[in-house]
Amino acid sequence: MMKTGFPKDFLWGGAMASSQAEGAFLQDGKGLDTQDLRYFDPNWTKEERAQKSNRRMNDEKFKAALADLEDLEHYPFRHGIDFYNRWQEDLELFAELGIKVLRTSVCWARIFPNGDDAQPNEAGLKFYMDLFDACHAHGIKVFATILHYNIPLHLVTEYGGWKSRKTVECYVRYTRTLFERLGDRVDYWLPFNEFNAGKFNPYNGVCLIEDQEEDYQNAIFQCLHHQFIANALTIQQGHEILPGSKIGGMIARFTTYPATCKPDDVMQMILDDQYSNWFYLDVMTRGKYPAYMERYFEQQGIHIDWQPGDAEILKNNSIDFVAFSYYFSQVSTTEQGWEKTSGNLIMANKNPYLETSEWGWQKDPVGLRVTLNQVYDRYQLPVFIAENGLGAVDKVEADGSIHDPYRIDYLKAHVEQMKEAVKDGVELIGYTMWGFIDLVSCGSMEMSKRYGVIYVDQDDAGHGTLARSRKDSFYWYQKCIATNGEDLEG
Ligand code: BGP
Repeated sequence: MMKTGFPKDFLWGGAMASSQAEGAFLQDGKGLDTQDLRYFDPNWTKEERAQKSNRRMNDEKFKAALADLEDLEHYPFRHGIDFYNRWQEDLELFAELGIKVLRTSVCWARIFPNGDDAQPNEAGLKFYMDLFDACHAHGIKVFATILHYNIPLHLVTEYGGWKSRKTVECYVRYTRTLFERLGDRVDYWLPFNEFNAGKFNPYNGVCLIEDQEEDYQNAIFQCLHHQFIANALTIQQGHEILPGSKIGGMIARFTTYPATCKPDDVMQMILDDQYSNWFYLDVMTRGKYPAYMERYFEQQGIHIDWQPGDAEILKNNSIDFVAFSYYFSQVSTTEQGWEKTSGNLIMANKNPYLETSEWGWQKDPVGLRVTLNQVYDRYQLPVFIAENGLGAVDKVEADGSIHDPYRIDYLKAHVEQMKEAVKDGVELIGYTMWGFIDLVSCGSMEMSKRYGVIYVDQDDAGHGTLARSRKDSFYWYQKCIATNGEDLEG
């Protein structure tokens, strides 16, 4: 029988990540990690903030960051929104909002400060035990990302990060510790945030420093191969240690349409989809590299070093559910000089039928239904929308209220399309709205690109009271959750 609405146990939630929220970058034994070194200048213009080059690390930036560990203003991930010290109050607000699941990431360098330590840091483990226990006490499930871009720095400086099998070994020791020590405090596990980030943002995804690489593209795919192996070993381990545990795979979904009905554009769409998206989910669901990538590697002169046993490891350990982030869509074309616009992790081809956000991301709620159908048709696995939301500038009124109808409109339109997808038969299990509490932007490192339904009083230079308050969208989402997506009026 056709479904008419969201399943009754649908997981409405909020998503965040340790590096963008926790701050406390050296507290309680945490080691330095790769996000602590990303430099930002609050005086940068909007264009400067958007420059992709800012997101690529080089040797010079790396050394400068290490030379000044006192500087918080220019290294926003060092302060985040101080969630590490304020989580108890924040959790009260999350409970008031009514979320059923919290997606956050564990910070690797809190558990293993250097990445290769023999023993974990108990204070770091305790933080997540307390947080996750408190979530459960409030009836909130936990969706834990094991790695969301912040890699212990020592693994990069000592071993070359994901280029090395040593990092796979250290990662698997880290994940074993989480399975053993956090255990059933976690309801859904995600070994890697946005697997395709390694390709589109190599510093974040696979911690490569561009000017240290002789062959950057080759290094990217070698690192990704190591992450695929680490992912599969984690699944094996998780299923052994915690039978029945649910372990997912995630991409940043770059939904794309052919720019015209010209057959070349349609073929280009298929290739863009394969290279940018399906490759990653195909490996994680089917347990082997797809043939189209063999052709791509041949054409690009990419050579990946496989170790004996790798094929078996991939084959035997596939994911239990598929997750993705979805913010925008784009178009594919073979035409040169097509107008461009921004998009999460990439520059995208512009679609004349869509409006953009203040950051140039093309808003496309129907594209979410398209995506859900595509993903479910292809894999027939439960689907989790791990991120979706609107980054916008918010204005605080004299009385402290924040009116954000643009955010409500965006969220409402996306939830409506999710519901359509559920009616289409997609097995959608959850939705964790990105940055439901304002946090530091991953791409442009600013505070002023806000996603939250909860406002945080902090500016781009890290100044402010850090007080939390409810935006209009808070009440909208609260009602949406309480009515299981039935009442979406603003
Ligand atoms: C995704 C990341 C998140 C998040 C989001 C929004 O790629 O997983 O960490 O930040 O994008 O991007 P931004 O913060 O650049 O607006």
